[in-house]
Amino acid sequence: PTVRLQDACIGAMMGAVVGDCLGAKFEFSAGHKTVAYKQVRNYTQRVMDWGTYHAWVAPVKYTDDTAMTTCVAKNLLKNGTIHPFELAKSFRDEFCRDQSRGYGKGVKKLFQELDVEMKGKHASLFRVKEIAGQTHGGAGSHGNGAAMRVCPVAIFAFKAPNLIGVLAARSAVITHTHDDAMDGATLQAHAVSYLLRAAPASQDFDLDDFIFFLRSSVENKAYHEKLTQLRDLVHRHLVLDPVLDYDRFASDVQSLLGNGVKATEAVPAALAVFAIVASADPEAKGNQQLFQNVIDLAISCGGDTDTIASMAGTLAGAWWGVEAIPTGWIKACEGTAEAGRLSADLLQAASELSLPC
Ligand code: R7I
Ligand code: MG
Ligand code: MG
Ligand code: MG
Repeated sequence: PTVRLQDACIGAMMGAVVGDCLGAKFEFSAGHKTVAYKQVRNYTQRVMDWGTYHAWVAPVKYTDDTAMTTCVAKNLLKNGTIHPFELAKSFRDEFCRDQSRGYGKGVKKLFQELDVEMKGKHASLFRVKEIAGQTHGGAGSHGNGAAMRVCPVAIFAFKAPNLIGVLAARSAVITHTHDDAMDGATLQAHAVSYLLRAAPASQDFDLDDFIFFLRSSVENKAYHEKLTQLRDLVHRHLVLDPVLDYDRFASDVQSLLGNGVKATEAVPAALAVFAIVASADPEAKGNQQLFQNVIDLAISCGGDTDTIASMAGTLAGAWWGVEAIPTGWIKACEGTAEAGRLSADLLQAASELSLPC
């Protein structure tokens, strides 16, 4: 597509929020089972109609995914980089302000510990990392919580891909010290930044180039294997079905890649959903239809639906731009206006970023 850079950045952040809000209703509602595409569409269509006709409130609430994404964006805007200790404090503050946003069990406990630590005299980044590293029997969380909030990093560093790894890691390590969680955040950020660079350049979506690029962006065997599997999965469906069978694709994602809270499941699932729609569905459908298909298909994959839809929505928004996001959804989902403002500010900060030579 040819998308204005500003529309792509706003699309990415708003796509994250819309996916989170719409997916929240289905998060593990059927355990790890998939959800029928028709059932999902039924719900998301009702939300869209609601937003179209009752524009004065946004009844569909965002969850922890958006709450923490907002913290990351504000941290970047304030500091011109990720300041991890301040970010940990703002996560803690945001969590204490509203604990009912569906936070992961592990981070909930972690934030309670951080709250105690930060009221003491010796709070430091070292202690924060130490506490995060002690979770899950010393393994650190391998959850998708770092990947789900990384969109602002991708916007901020879209012109400087060599900064993405370090910024993603800094934004992750205060809660997620496991390599798979950190690499999942790096991978998702690189995917978003790739699309932010390619969309305004009016490049067609090239699945193999995308996967090739993503493989080079992380050194992690689990992701390399999943990337190969997802490329093969997408190719298989492209060859098999002239018209994509959404339920069958969702079921393959669930069984081959996984749909759980592990970063190694949710990140590849989101990438696969975006990749199949960007490769398979004819442009003639219109970008709004394509964006809608990405969100509905992501939710159909089941399991961690808010997070998979949020990450897939970020990719779709980066690729097709904010114009592709149905207005009814933008109006019905809480937090979209703030996401729009933050992404415009992030792009401004990104263009002022002076790079060390
Ligand atoms: O990763 P995290 O922020 O969770 C994000 C998810 C998203 O779906 C959000 O929408 C929200 O619902 O939560 O939070 P964590 O608590 O760090 O990880 C999530 C869950 O993954 C934990 O509650 C654990 O059940 C599981 N988990 C682990 N289990 C065993 N061993 C994470 N790491 C481990 C581990 O090392
Ligand atoms: Mg959530
Ligand atoms: Mg949850
Ligand atoms: Mg979730």
